[in-house]
Amino acid sequence: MSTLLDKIKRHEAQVAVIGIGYVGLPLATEMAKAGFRTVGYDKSDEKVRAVNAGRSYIKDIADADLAPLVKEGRLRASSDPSVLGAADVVVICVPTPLNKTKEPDNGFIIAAAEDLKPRLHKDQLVVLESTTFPGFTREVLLPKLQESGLKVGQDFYLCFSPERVDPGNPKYHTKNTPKVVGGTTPKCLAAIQAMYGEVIERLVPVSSTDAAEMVKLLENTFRAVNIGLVNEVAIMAQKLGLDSWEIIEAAASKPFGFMPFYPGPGLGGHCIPVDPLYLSWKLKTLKYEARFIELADDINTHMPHFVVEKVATALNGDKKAVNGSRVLVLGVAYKRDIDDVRESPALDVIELLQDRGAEVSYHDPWAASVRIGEHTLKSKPLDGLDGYDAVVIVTDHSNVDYARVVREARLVIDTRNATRKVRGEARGRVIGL
Ligand code: SAJ
Repeated sequence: MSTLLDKIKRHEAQVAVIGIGYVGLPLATEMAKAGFRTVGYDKSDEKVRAVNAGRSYIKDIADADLAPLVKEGRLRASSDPSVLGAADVVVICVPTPLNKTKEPDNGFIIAAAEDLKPRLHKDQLVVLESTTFPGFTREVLLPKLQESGLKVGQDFYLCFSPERVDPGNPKYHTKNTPKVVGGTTPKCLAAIQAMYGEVIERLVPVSSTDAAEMVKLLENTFRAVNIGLVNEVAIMAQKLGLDSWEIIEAAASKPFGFMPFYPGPGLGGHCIPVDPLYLSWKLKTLKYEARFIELADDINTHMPHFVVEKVATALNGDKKAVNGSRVLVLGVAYKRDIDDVRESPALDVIELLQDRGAEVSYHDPWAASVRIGEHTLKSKPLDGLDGYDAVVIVTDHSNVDYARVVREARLVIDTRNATRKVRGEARGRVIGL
């Protein structure tokens, strides 16, 4: 242990990050910036080539950050698993999606563990950052790694530390976001505190890897349940003839005991719609039904249908059917000012409109094309707005001229309150969520 701690102290420890995506690349960059020779291990040759050419594919990491580290030899990428054996510290940052039946798919972590196991060596620190259910590190990853014959807390150290990357957040990034850390044994915890303490401004140690796993799931379940609540408020407000955004903005004036969330067309991204279901799945194995999580998931996944019903009703107001209408969806990314369309509710809205016979186009300055079923749609220029029977704002990117949209479009359905400041200039009806 002392050699590992000495190496960390002297910044001579070598780091390998398995999975250099939106979590792994920023972490690898911070480790290299702190002076640790770091290698990003990834099966994607494209990612490996880009990093070694000093080119970032992650919006929050500029080439200007990456290239000098690569040039100085402090950061590189490789698809050769032997780099794992040379590392003193290995951090696993691979995806943890749901499978088709909405159950946890930890296949990428298991594959990473299989790559690591034959290369695991004495005094190595292994950290899992991928979001998973409480108990996974202890029940699944630990036995897998101990098949190597090495003993945790004695020969190697195994920890869990949840990632807290908020893509596109201008203020918080890897270094200045407090980091929760949990160890399998006290020595494991000491090892991760030594290592992460050299890179991240504030650590939040907890009593176990299970606790650290649960912290992450609470954070994201908190968001999913509160978004589900305000989406139901939007549904209730419609029945009450109220404007949900007005109600929430006014409630947000309460300086204590309230935190605003806003209704929208549904829940996108690969975290908030997914992580809470890891928790409810685990509790099901313990014969408990996590009702808030399931209810929030029901409401959030219903929102695209709610939006399409709204479009249908609005078109009816112009004596038009959805069938045969030309509809422009404005914004397809899962949230504003990013290019990621994974799990985006816009994809559901487009598909549901197409199923009802609408001729659907989209415009998104961040996303040039999207796959809808077997077809690929390309972003249309924001022209000829009066040629559409309806324009549906699904993602409220900042770089769209909403004044122009309401001036030119005949009918606008605004699911993000993006037109709140320009409705006075509207040519036709602007309908909120
Ligand atoms: N959304 C709403 N209403 C809201 C907030 C969000 O409808 O009031 C929607 C968004 O449009 C989006 C989805 O929910 O479709 C998720 O939004 P998000 O803001 O949670 O963004 P993510 O998933 O990119 O990032 C979140 C992080 N976000 C914040 O803390 C602001 C954080 O929870 C995690 O660091 C990250 O997930 C993760 O990796 O777990």
